[in-house]
Amino acid sequence: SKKLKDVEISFPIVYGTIAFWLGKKASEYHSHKWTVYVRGAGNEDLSVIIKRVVFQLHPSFNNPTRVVESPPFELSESGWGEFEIVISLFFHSDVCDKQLDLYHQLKLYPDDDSGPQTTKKPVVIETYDEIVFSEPSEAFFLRVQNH
Ligand code: SLL
Repeated sequence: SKKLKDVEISFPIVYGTIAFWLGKKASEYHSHKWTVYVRGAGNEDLSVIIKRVVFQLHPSFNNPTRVVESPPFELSESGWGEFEIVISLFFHSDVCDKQLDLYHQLKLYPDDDSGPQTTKKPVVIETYDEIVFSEPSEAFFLRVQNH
């Protein structure tokens, strides 16, 4: 559909991980439970723009390429080590043809100065970002206006 030349649509997002130590339930290869997520910064519904999120995990996981097709765009796992997660956003066809890759370092262990690890206090690392679509299609523009 028609492109709107002087228009920009901006979506504030947050992506990151929250990790809990399993304490007494920790085993050698499953010491932590963690969740990686991407969401609207004000909890806006990202399915307006996103059709699929692919989380690329470390090859030590079974089926390390994880696909999430509907919100919440998140994935929970358990493991023992920290690594970089690639979060690929795929947009609806009238939004953007290109995928957007985000890189996030999973953190399981708290910094030395934040006290001992407990099962109650998770380690949270979040990044705020803004996805900007310039010259949006008219169809996309009308869809977000009504949201
Ligand atoms: C390291 N760079 O060598 C890191 C890699 C990989 C962590 C950490 C797998 C869990 C499972 C898991 O936690 N991998 O087998 O289900 O320290």
